[in-house]
Amino acid sequence: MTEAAPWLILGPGALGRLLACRLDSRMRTVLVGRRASTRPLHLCTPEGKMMRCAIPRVTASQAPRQPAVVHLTTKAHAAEQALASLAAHIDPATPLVLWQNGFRVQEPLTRCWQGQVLCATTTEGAYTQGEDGVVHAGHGHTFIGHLDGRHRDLATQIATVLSRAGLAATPCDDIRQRLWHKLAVNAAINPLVARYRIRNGQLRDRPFRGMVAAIVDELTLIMQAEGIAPPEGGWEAMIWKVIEATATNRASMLQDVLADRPTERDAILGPLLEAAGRHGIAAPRLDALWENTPG
Ligand code: KPL
Repeated sequence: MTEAAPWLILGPGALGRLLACRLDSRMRTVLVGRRASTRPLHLCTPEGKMMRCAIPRVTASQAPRQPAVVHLTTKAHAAEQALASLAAHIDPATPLVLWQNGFRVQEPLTRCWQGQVLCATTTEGAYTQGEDGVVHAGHGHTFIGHLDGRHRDLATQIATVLSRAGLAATPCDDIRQRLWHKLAVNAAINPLVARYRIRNGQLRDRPFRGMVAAIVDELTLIMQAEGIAPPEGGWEAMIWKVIEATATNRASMLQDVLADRPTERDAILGPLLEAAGRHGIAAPRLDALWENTPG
C-alpha cells in the first residue's frame, strides 16, 4: 500500500459512509456507489457531535485506477455485482477487504480476486440518515484477517489505520471462526425479530425465549459438525449476551423487511442449512426461519 493512493469504499450504505467519514481524517478516501454526488456526507458521532465530510462520491467508472485498497461494504447479496462493476476500472492486484455479514461471498471472492483479500467483522453500530447522513450509533470493535490466516502485515496496517481513525480494530488469524460466530448470532436473532417485528430485547420474553433456545440447539450441532470452535462460555451465553447488549435495537433484517429491501437471509441462513445438509443434521427450526423470511 502506498501512502498517497486513495482508499476506495465500495458501497455507500451505513457502514460505507461510516468508514468514509472516519477514514477521511487519515487519508484520501473515495466513496463509490451507483450515483456520483458533490454533496458532503454528514456524520453524527455516538457522542452527538455532527461532522461534515467532503468526500468524493463517484461511480465505478470514475474511480481512481490505482487505489491502495478497496473496502467492499455492500450487503452480501449485492457484493459480487458491485465488485464486478468496479473490477474493470482498477488495478486487478488491488487488495480487497470484505465487510459482509454471513458467510456467502467470503470464500468465492477470496479465491477469485487477484489481489490480497481480507475479511472483516465488526460490531460498530451505524444507520443511514437521508441521502447523505450516517449516524454512528455505538462504538464497537472490528477484527480483520485472511480466511487462511495469511497476509498478516496487510491486516495489521489496515487495522492500525482504522483504529487511529476512531474505529477500533485488531488483526487476527481466526477470522473464519469469528465470521461464523457472528453468523450464529445473526441467525438466532435476525430472522425471528424480522418475522415478529420486535426489538431484540423482546426475544427475552415468552414465547420467543424458547424459540431462541431451540435455534441455538440446532446451531450448536451444525457448528460442531463444521468444526467451528464454540465461543468462550458457549453459544447460548454468547447469543444472550448480544441480545442483552442490543435489547433496544431494531435489527438490520427487521429494518430491511420494514423498508421492503432484500434481506441477508441467504448469506446468514444459507451456509447453515447447507452445512446441516452436508452433515445430515435435521434443522427444522432453521428451515422454518428460511421459509418465513423474505429473501
Ligand atoms: O448485527 C445485528 C444486526 O442487527 O444485524 C445484531 C447483532 C442482531 C444487532 O441488532
